[in-house]
Amino acid sequence: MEDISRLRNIAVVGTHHSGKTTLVETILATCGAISRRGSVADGTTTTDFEPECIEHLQSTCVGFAYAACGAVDLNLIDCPGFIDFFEETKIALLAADAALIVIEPDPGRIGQTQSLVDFIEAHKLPHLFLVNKMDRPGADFLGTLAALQQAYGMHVVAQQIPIGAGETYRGFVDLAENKAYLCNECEQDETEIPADLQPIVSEQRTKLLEALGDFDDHLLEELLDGIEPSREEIRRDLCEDCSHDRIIPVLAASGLTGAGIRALLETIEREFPSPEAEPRHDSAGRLVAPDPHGPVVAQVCKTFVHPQSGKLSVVRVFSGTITADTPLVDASRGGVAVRPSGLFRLQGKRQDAVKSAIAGSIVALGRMEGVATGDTLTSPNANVTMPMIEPAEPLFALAIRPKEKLDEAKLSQMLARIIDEDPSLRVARAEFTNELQLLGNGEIHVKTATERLSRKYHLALETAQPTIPYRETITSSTEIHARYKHQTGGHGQFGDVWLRIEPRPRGHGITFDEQIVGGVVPKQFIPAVEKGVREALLHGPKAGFPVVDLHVTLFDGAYHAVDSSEASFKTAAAMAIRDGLPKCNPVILEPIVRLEIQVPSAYASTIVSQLTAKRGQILSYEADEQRPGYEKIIALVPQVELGRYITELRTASQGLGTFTWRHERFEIVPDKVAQTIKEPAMA
Ligand SMILES: Nc1nc2c(ncn2[C@@H]2O[C@H](COP(=O)(O)OP(=O)(O)OP(=O)(O)O)[C@@H](O)[C@H]2O)c(=O)[nH]1
Ligand SMILES: [Mg+2]
Repeated sequence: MEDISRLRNIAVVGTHHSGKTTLVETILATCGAISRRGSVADGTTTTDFEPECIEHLQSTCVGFAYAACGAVDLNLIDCPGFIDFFEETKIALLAADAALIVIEPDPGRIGQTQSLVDFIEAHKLPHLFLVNKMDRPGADFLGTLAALQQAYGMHVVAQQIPIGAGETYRGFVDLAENKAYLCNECEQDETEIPADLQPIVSEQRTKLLEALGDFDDHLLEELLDGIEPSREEIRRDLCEDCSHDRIIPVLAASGLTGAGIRALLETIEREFPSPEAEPRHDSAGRLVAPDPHGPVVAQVCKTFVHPQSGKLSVVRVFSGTITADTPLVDASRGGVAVRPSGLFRLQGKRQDAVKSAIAGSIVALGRMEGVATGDTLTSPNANVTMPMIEPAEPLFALAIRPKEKLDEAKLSQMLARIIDEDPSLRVARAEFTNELQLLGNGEIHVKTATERLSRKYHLALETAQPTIPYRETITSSTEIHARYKHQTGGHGQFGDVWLRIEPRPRGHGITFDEQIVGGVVPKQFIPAVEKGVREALLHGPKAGFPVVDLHVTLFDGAYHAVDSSEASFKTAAAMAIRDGLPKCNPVILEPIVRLEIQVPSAYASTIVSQLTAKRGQILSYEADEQRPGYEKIIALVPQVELGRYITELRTASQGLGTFTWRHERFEIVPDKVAQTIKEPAMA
């Protein structure tokens, strides 16, 4: 059986392309968990195994891996760095006991880590920063350290100073030990501290010791008395402070060359906590003791769906021990019994069967149909659910339909499986157009999901920007006469109507009434007149969009005792509408969206100019009370301008801007814009 104190569950997170997947690969190879180190470029890494990852050379979902490393057993969760996949990363972080934040050696990119670090800090997850890619030309460790300290405070402290940078990067000084090491791939040999590094080593070492002194009076006294604290004391404090999230160490490495990796692993082993260190609380705030002999409490942190072999639910076990025979219920679904067909440890796509999984471990359960990501699985009657993140509001939508005719039920089944794998996706029918849409957290998120859908279920999809639900209306009144008369021998057709067409205020819809005096249009034909009116209003005179917000009065007409019928009055009414609307100064209406944007203050003015360029109207622009350093901008913007807005907002704000939106109203489209609006395809 596993030993809980040996377990280290680590989410490998960080900015996009900072080298997380490569680093995990190097760690696995260093620990002997894989025989050959793969590469992202060749599509041969352990954790980027999904075809979408390989094709796009980036992680598009989390990947799991494990390795025995010295005195600990590592469970690594390689998280995607791209902001579109942040929801997936958040769920993975809930399953981990510590976060390894991998960043570029570039101070200019520290801003991009803010939402991630905010989340990690809010969950009090011990973490460290790894300044990766130190072999890259221009790598700037000290600048990056300063930017980290500026962003996250002075308890972010260097634990190492790299020796050299770019091509000359060749090792590091361990500030706790005050010793230097030269690296050859993953190996490291002690060496002299280079003389030119001595001043910076002394300065940063003092900062490290002072930070430790903030939480250790004995060490502080030693510092004040000029006594050198012992190596053991420094190590012990670092270990205590990091595992309790009081100190955030900064290390340097190159996941590509392997330099610094051995020291990183030693740091993880010493300073990251085991699952016992910080017991979790359930949704009701009760302690869930990480006791392998207690009742089972586990939570699904990722679901993989295989078209043939079914679902694989990866769970983090918080309490108890799961075996193939352990009775389990899904506490999030009314306590229905569930039974895994097998237990596996995942090494990327490889499934290694195991007999049991104790509290603290991460294990995949086979064929758990009906179980979804976020669900809590427990022993029967344990009556516990674990907290889950609130689902994020979607920020990007694509209209989807199968290329081949496929019954709706089949498509919705496939969509449901895609959502099983990634609960931050949504499927919805759009308001006003009833179009089927796939929604998610960004353009790449939704596009990758459609690719996955096509690949897994051999389903060719057509995707398009969602249809904008334009409308038409009128701005002046008219009275119009139409007579429909048709004589083809025998029974003829005769309908004659006078209609008054008048505008109504925005959002007031279509109304109809009649003021017929003396039965000039017999009562039984009046409903047909209304029907003719309403049908004709489905296609407006400007560009064929439905006409809204007007009042039609039938005030006169004529009939023929033999030839008049419902059909002839309906046709006459439709003719009157078609002839009458162009005389009422018709206009096109467009949907206006109310956006509420949150963005760091530094980017707010750029965002406001962008909104203005989108014909947006700024309603308010003020400091966000909920989030220090952020502005809240509320604006009304035409929906047509917002198809890719989340991409534009993120590009302009280092990925940190976000928004919520809702349909506000319809407004008249300016003439210039109206000319560019094409007629809708007739259904
Ligand atoms: N020079 C250098 N390049 C690296 C290093 N680590 C990764 N790379 C390169 O950086 C690119 C991104 O590497 P990945 O390992 O996919 O990065 P990632 O952080 O997993 O990317 P996402 O998961 O998409 O956020 C690839 O081209 C790697 O070869 C490194 O230590 N040094
Ligand atoms: Mg990756």
